[in-house]
Amino acid sequence: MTRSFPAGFRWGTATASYQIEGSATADGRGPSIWDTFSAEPGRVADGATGDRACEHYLRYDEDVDLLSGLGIPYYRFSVAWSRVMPDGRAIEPRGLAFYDRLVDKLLQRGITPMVTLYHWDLPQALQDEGGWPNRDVASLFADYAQTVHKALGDRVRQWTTINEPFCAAFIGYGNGDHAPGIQDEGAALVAGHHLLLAHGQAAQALRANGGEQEVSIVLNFAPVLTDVDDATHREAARKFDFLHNRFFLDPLLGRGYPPELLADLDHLGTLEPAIADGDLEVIAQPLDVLGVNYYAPARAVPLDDPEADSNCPLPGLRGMDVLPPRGELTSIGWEQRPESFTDLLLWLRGHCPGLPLVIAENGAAFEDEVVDGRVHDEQRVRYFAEHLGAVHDAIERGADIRGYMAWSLLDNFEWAMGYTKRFGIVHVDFETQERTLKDSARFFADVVARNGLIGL
Ligand code: IFM
Repeated sequence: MTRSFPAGFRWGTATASYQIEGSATADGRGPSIWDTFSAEPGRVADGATGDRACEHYLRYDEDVDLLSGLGIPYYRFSVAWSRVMPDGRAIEPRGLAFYDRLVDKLLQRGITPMVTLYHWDLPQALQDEGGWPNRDVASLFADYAQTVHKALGDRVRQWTTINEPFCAAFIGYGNGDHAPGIQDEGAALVAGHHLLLAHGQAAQALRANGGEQEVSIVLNFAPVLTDVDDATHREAARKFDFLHNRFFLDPLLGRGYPPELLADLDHLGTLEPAIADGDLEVIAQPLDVLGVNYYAPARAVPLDDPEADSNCPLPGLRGMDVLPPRGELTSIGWEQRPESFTDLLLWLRGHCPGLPLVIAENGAAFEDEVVDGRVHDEQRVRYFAEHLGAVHDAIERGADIRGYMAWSLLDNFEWAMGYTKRFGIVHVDFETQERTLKDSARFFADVVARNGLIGL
């Protein structure tokens, strides 16, 4: 039996600039917060950096040929702000020219480019001015968005402003596990608000340039589970859901920050004063599609002691904790639960009626090995089959899902985990830079060719 996807369904793979490009100082590129962070001892596993990564800056031709050989028609990539504007402001034409070449090469191969303007690599110069907690960064981002759009907008129709503001704000400035490595929960909330504001201003700037474009933002969702169905567990789940999912989604939908969430965070005293008159209107620019990233659910539990340590990325969200994942895990330690993916998509169908969804990332890390030129990554094949099945279930039940981007095309720099976690459907030997198709790449190419899944 083949489970077919709707006609015109967009199939693609996704990557991000710092994770694959390398060439960290080429052609005038300025440092980003990830260059600074990864150079600090103890921040990234094995002291790894993105200096070389997958050498995609040098090998983009080969990588696009690979994509085209697989017959995958869409490619989602991000632009490095510090390549295009090394200090966050002045244009470096050589940096812009790289993305120009990349877009042309994709189009020559019949692949539709989807541009993400921000995937976490803030120019260090702007961090030196305070980073995302500094409100000015939002309007600088809009200038940058407009610049990139002026250069590529004649050929690129799909524009994502920001990838996963939750991580950029709460992991970058809250628990400090990501660049810039700051632990200041109050600043993290303000960063979150400014990332949303940056999205809104950039959406306005893109549209002001004219032309036909589809504007989106990509959010990473964590559907929340509890072990016990009682009032305290439900309240713990509500808190985490509002922080992780609705902090970002509701203002984008024009509903502002949920009042319960503002009350949960009130003791930190920073979010409400940062919301200036008119901000919520700017944030609520119409979205043409919403990008959805799903990897795993979260499990919430109440915590009686408000001062107790919590695994929540924002421990100041008092009264709840996040339990360790369970069941079958991927090698990064994330729970495999495709049914939560369907639940999430159905929840979004109800929460954002009329807003089309694109799965902007979904995938899994496993221990892969090249044996005789092949990588038999059957766990990843199963992960994709089950999660694509979950997407199909949601479509059958009325969710308006327009596409699916596998994370990721290539094994790459997995942030604080360095090169220790492989998410690619293409294996990369980081010494030789040799690319080897994994079985999951062949599986995915087959799904794409059929526009359907066999046998689930
Ligand atoms: O590698 C990341 C990506 O950059 C953002 N979303 C999650 C992926 C896996 O951790």
